[in-house]
Amino acid sequence: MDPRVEKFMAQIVAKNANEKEFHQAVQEVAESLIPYIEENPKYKHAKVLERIAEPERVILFRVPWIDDKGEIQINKGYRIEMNSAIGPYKGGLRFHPTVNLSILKFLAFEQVLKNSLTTLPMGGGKGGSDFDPKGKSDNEVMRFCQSFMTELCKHIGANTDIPAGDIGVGGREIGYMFGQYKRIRNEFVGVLTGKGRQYGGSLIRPEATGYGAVYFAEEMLKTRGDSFKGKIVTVSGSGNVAQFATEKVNQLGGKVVTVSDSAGFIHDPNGIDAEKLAYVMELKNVKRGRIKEYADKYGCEYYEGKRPWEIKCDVALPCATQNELNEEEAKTLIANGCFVVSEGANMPSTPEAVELYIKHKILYGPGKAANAGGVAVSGLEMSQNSLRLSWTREEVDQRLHQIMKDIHATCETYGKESDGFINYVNGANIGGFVKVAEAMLAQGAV
Ligand code: NDP
Ligand code: 2IT
Repeated sequence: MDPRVEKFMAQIVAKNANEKEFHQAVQEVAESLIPYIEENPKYKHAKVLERIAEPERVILFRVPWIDDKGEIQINKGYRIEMNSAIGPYKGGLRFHPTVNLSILKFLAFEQVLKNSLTTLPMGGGKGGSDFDPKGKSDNEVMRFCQSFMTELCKHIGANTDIPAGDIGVGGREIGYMFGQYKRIRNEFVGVLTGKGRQYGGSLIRPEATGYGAVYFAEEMLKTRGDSFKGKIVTVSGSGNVAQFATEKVNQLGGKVVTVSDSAGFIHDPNGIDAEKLAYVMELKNVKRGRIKEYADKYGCEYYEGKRPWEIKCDVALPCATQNELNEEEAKTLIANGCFVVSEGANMPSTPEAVELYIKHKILYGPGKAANAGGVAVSGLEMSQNSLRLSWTREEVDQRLHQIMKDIHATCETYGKESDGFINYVNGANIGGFVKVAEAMLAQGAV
């Protein structure tokens, strides 16, 4: 490791003990930024890197709620307000039993640079709870969301901090939380994004992350004169991001052969076409069932307890969770001819996997660039709420597409190496950093 990165990381580890995901996210960024900052000493003197690695505010709270048996349950609630240099805090809420401070800080840290890359005026934040929506009734989810918002509403606002969805938080949860915020604060404002269409949501927000990750992959393919036509694509996850990534790949002429959930993956060599995708959406969004049921229905293979990366493909789209693709799996992907990885999830590839992508010079779009379409359309939802107008599907999709092209161009500007290879990791980290750093310099030691 570069000794300057080593020294910096020793401080981060000392100050944030036992937060391994946070260390991982910061280290990846530090490896890109420290050499850049050496060449631009104004950022060094102002300690911008040290400052962006420290949240502006961390809010931790108790979330009590009553289950269907009448018993009191207690969960932890969090909101990390990471950086507001270029706009109000913005980022999703995750409800999953694994949620802890380390995971939310890594996500909030990534969000700062991601939001900057979108070109829209949004700072970075993230929040959530260790609440597990799986196996809960709608009423239990509602009571949990109301209790969560009863505390969170004291800290957020349409010009302060605007949460949205992430793992375990979709349209249903956003609806319950919006209703509770409005009731307590007595104001109808765009304090959350990912809302239903009837009450201020933007068209294309549900599609945005998955579509965006595929648009980004398409831009990467174009640099090699290639396209999605005829490509075999493996997707992990079967939630919001995975579903709409699959839809867009189909529209662009590729074939998605896997989707997964935390229990295993299905391999459908004939491709998950529009009809089968509609089945996945109903299974996951309405019935809240397991992906194994797909294999039973369509008579294909189900691999219990496994991840899809052993399946031969041209393009891999990890769309489930962090560290879901390790060194061994990256080796297998590359050996099988995969040459594009576009991350719908946040930090799905381990550092060792990323090292292999770069070594083999494959087209690798890291999450903070490739999955920025979701928060970008959240930004567009905020604009529409401020205007008290709503744009058409076509208008929002066209803006999303342009933003993904612009993020690709930013990565090229900051990440192109002397032999023409685009290092999208450096490109995204430096490209996202510059706007935040300039704003922080202008605003003084805050
Ligand atoms: P969903 O809750 O809709 O879906 C999550 C999917 O990932 C499910 O299939 C779930 O399986 C699987 N999954 C979750 N946790 C694990 C785990 N620990 N191990 C294996 N599989 C897991 O979430 P989203 O689709 O919204 O989010 C997916 C990823 O995309 C996350 O990394 C998120 O941070 C990122 N992201 C989301 C954005 C958005 O707009 N929603 C924007 C940008 C990034 P199961 O059902 O079994 O839990
Ligand atoms: O990780 C992410 O970018 C999100 N979960 C979306 C955040 C948002 O505010 O739309």
